[in-house]
Amino acid sequence: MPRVFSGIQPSGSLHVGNYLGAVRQWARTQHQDALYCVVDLHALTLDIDPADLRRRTIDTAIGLIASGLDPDVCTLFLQSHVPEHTELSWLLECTASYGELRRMTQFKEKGAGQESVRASLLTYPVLMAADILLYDTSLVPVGDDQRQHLELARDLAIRFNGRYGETFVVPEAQVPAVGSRVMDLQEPGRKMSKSAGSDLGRISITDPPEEISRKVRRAVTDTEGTVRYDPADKPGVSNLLELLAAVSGERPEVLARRYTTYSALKKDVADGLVELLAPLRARVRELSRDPGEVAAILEKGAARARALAEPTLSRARAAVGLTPR
Ligand code: AQP
Repeated sequence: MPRVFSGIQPSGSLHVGNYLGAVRQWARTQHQDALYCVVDLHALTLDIDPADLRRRTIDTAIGLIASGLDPDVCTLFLQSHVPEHTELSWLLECTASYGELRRMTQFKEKGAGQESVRASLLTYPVLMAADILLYDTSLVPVGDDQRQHLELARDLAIRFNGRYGETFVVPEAQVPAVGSRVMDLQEPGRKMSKSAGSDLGRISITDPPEEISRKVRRAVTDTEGTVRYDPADKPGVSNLLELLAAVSGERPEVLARRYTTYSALKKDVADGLVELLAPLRARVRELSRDPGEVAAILEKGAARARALAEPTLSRARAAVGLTPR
């Protein structure tokens, strides 16, 4: 059975981009020997408040369980609870080149040219490669924005195997056909994101129904007035059609033919999202009442993850010539 692995930053509440682009797939693939991880170490690449990080990490884990991950079926854990991630990351940093890391989009956008930027902002894609390769992962369900990171993980696995002998499985990205890049409702030229754009452009899985309806009603469209699926020319309307497609399972081009007004389309998108997210929101509320239960789930998950990580790390250590412990 192909091993599945994916991770998410400890952002706190998940937005519909996270859910439709990634986490809904995770719930569908969790029966295939799957590990899912809150990548709390990645959060340290930017300025954080420690208390805030602790809270957001648990809230993210709660969001994952509420989105359908069953901790009795898959392995759910925190990256920092499995120290093998950071050790493998070092071995892979010694495989990666400065040039390829400098060219990564995130670094170019957030850090290039600034002397004070944290060194980890340059190297975190290697930690991400370690997250994946540590578990002999075959499939990585992610949104479209993660393709470049996946390419790096593949390149490093291939290079390491070529240099030191077969050590790592070369993973493949699994990107959903619809919902792989949910766009910001206010700035439909950029993806929905927790750190960029206004709150009005982003729908959280915990937003109450009236908030979801308000955000969709105020979504930016265009002045043409015709409902058509054309992401290049009509990004706002096309994003709404994609959201409806992700909710209904139909194709956005087919859905477009049913609407003559933007307001009718917006009403159906809002109703669809409210219905989709209502059970998730209820489950988040329930789980938030018992943080002890979530901590116990994560502890059990880390123990399972470590048992799988250790042999891969030992193989990599031996391959590069480190003396066995
Ligand atoms: N807008 C999106 N559409 C589809 N998929 C998305 N993902 C993120 N945004 C979208 C997918 O969600 C998974 C987790 O991503 P992450 O770890 O980057 O989580 P995040 O920090 O909450 O995501 P943001 O908001 O996108 O982060 P920033 O603010 O850093 O830009 C991944 O599989 C990702 O593809």
